[in-house]
Amino acid sequence: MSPKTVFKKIIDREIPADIVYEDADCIAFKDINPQAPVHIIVIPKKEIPNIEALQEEDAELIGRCFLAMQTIATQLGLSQGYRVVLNNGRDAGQEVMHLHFHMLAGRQFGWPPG
Ligand code: D5M
Repeated sequence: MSPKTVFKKIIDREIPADIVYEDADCIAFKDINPQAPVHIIVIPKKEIPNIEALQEEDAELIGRCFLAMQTIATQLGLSQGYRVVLNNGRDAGQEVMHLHFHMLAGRQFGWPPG
């Protein structure tokens, strides 16, 4: 067994996190190193390291993560919009090998991203 990722430890309540949303399939918490006034990490509870590890059976789960983001956006009043980012792999800067979405809000974002 590979060691637990930091996100799995948050799911298992082994380390603290500022959890803003949870349901049977997904959990969301404030990023420890925020890149915007609002920076939330949204993850499936199932341990999926990256996009390449996704299986057909995960399709609904990933859809549920987006529905979680919809709920979180309403809860946090993100009516001016927000950016959703998924860093997949080394060149994208993925640090935690547990598939996750960043929800960023509260400021203007540039394009293209850095
Ligand atoms: O981003 C991984 C993100 O995870 C990065 O923005 C920091 C965040 N992080 C790491 N550890 C924690 C804890 N313990 N709580 C909350 N947020 C955390 P990546 O897309 O992999 O580069």
